[in-house]
Amino acid sequence: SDYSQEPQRHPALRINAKDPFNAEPHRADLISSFVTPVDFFYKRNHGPIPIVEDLKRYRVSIGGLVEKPIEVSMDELRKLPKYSVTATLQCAGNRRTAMSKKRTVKGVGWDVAALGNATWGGAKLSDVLELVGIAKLSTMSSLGGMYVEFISVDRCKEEKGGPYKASIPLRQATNPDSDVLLAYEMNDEVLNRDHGYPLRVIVPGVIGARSVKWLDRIDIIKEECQGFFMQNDYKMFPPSVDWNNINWSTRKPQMDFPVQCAICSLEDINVTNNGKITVAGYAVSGGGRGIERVDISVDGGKTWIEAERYQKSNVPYIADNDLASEKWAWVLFKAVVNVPENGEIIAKAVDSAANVQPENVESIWNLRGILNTSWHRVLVRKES
Ligand code: MTE
Ligand code: MO
Repeated sequence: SDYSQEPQRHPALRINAKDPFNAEPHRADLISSFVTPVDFFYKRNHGPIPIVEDLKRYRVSIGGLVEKPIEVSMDELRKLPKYSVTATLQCAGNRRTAMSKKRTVKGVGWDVAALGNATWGGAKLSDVLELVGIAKLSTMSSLGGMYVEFISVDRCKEEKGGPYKASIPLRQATNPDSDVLLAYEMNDEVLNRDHGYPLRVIVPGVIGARSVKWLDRIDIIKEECQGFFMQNDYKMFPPSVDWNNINWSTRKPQMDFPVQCAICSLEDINVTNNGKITVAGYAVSGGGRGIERVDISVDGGKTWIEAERYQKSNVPYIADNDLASEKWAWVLFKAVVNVPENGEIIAKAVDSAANVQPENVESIWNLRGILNTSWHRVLVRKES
C-alpha cells in the first residue's frame, strides 16, 4: 500500500498507529468545546487515504436490488434538502488500551478519545434512496431488499486489497428520523480527506465502523454485508471466547453503541496540591438515547455525587427533550470534588433507558477489545 500521499495532520494528535493512520486528541483538548474541531477529531483508517481528484466526475452508484440503478453526482446530492446533524461518532475500539491491561486484546490501542462530536451536513439517505424508487420507511421492497450496503473507494488489507464496506438495515436507512446522512460537510466546512472527502455516510448512534468514508457505491441487498468489518470484526464476544474457539458466525455485527463516559480533565495518574479537583468529561449513549445522569465517586463507589451536564452553554440539558437536547450528540459534564483519600475518582453515566456502565472490565472483556464502557477511573495523588 502507498502511504506517500497522506494529508497533513495537527501535531497535537496522539498517534496510535501509522500506515494506516490512527490518532486521537489529548483528553483536555477533546472536551474544550461541544463541537469537536476537525483538527482534534480522531482519525481511524484501515488503509491509505484515497485521493478523489475530479469532483466533477465523481459519482455514487446506487444499485443492487433496485429496478433502475443510477449514478448520482455531487451536484445532484447538493440539490436535495440539506440537513445538519450534530452527532458523536465513536469508534468501537475507544478505551481499548485499558481493556488490554486487564487481559490482552487484539487491535489498535486507544485511550478515551476515539470519538468526537461534529456537525455533519449533507443529504438524508432516505431522500437519496427515493431517487431509485425506494419509499420512506421501507422494510422490504417488492424486490426483497432488506439492507443498504456502503462500499468505499479506499483499499485495505483486511479486504485483501478490496474496498472497506458495511451495511445498515433498510428500515433505518429509509427512516428520516434515523438521520442517516450522506455528508459532504463537517463543522460547516467541506469534508476533508481524512474524514471521507468528498462524501461519507454518517449513521448516528451506531459504532463508527458503519459510517463508511469515501463513498463509492450503495447497494440494496438481501443479507447483511459480508465484508470483513461486518463479519470478522466489530462483534461483541463473551469473555469465554478466545482465539482458539472463536466462531465469528455466532454473533451479529455490533450496531448501536452502549452508554459510555470518560473523565478528560485528568490523566490516568495525576498529582495535585489542592484539596479540590475538577472532574470534567463526556458522556454519550447509542441509539439516540440521552444521558440521564453522570455520577462521580471519590470513595470507591460507596457514595456518588451527580455532575452538572450540558451541551450548549447557557441551556440546561434535559435528556430526550427535543427543545433542550441534541439527541445524537454527547453531553459534557463537570463536578468539583474533594481529592479522595484513596486517590481514586470514578465516573459512570446512566442513559435515558436507565442503562448503566458496568463496574469492571472483566465482565465485558472481549478478545477484540471493543466497547470498553466500564466505569472510568483515574488516580490523583495529593502533594503537600
Ligand atoms: N470508512 C472507510 N472507507 N475506511 C475506514 O477505514 N473506518 C471506520 C469508519 N469508516 C473506515 C471507514 C471506522 S472503524 C471508524 S471508527 C470511523 O470511520 C472513523 O471515522 P473518522 O476517521 O472520520 O473519525
Ligand atoms: Mo472504529
